[in-house]
Amino acid sequence: MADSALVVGLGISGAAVARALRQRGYDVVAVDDHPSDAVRARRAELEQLGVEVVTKPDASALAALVHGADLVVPSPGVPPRHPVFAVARDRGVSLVGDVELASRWANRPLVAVTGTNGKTTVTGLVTDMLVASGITAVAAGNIGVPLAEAADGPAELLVVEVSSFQLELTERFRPAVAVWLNLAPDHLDWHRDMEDYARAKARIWANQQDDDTAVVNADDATVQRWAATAPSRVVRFGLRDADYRVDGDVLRTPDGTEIVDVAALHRSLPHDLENALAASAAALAAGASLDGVRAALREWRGSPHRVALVGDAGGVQWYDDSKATNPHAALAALRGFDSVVLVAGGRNKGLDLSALAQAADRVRAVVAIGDAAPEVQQAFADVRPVTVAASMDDAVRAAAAYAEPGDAVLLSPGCASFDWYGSYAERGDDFARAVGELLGEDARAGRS
Ligand code: UMA
Repeated sequence: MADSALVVGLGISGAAVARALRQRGYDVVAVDDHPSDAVRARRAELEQLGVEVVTKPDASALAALVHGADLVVPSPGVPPRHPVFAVARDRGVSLVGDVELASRWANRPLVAVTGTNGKTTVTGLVTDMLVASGITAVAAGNIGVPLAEAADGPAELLVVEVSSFQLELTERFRPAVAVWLNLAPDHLDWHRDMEDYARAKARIWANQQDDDTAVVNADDATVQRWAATAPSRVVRFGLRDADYRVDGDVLRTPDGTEIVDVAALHRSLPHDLENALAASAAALAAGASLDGVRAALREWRGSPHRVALVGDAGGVQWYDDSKATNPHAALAALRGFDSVVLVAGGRNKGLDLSALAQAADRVRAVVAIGDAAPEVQQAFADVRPVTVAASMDDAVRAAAAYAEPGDAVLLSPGCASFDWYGSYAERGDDFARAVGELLGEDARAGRS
């Protein structure tokens, strides 16, 4: 009899896992508690492949499905309080995440990248560095291409962005190179506390062996503390005293070789330099050449929705940093500007938004948006003017009224997007649209 699997959640990751399991001969049932239009659109295709799709199962239906399964695969966005976890554990049914499962199928070296912030950038950079070195590498995981899909592709090497949710559900996951960039408060609506969040991140190297490499941030005390648990060779990156480091105006390898001049980089905020060093360390450990690393660093233009210029008119520059979904990321962006009109708020993930006011000296005014608007307002009360906006168009109009020549208007929400949007990308695109409409299409970045 074929093995049977229950996939929970039919987003992009659950759908890819369901397809991959069918290809490997599993009987697959997939459930979704809140089927969206996208899920409904996938349903017919999956059913044609022989996947049984069940929507909105109640507790007893779910328990029966778990009972009938040899393997349960919750999607990364299914929270630990979901009943499937307790039922599967009670019944001793194997419970693994998409990254664990797909890494068993991948059969080739993996570079894994985690951290509260910067992981998409570093995943993209490492991939570009490997490709520029003549290695066929693809970026996968939390970056938006499920590992279950990439594992069936032809690439020689996979560079996987892994979230704490995905790491939490690993057992044997063993990347040849594991990068942990930093840790700051995030996802506290999910993890019990910071220790629990850190423990999930440290699973990135839990199964490494001494010929593998862990790349760690020398300037992050928590990452340093956990680095002592890495069973592999540890390589440190940092702005000063580290293996991969900044030396004057130059990025250097551990033996002092120049990687590139800082001036050759598109942007050189402190976190840009950290990301460049981390990516260089990881790519070189995975077999990239120094020339490939240099070429990718020189050509890198940043990730979408990460401090991306979307408008420029009247001496005011408009930036979409919608991907900053926690205060740590928003603060990193704010530190890159002298005078900012900040657009912040959204759905708070259980984090202390008053941290945003640490950069109040760089903020001219604040436009608060979404569910967390009152918390953003509170953070800057008595310090800076704050307007609460009821829509993105309102927010853009209010920001324009505050901005003066030389200012940046920065959408850097410090919160998730799910109050108003389906994703941070949708939120960033909507901001860019509203900016374009306000300024006139000619003032949109890249068109003037
Ligand atoms: N669902 C249920 N029950 C639940 C929760 C969700 O049935 O209790 C269903 C929803 O109705 C929906 C589906 O599950 O239909 C969504 O699954 P998902 O949230 O796991 O989303 P995917 O589309 O599969 O995308 C996931 C990652 N999403 C999350 O971790 C929340 C994507 O990361 C990732 O790119 C993708 O897999 C491929 O690996 C996004 C993300 O926001 C970018 N990540 C977080 C972040 O970066 O902060 C961690």
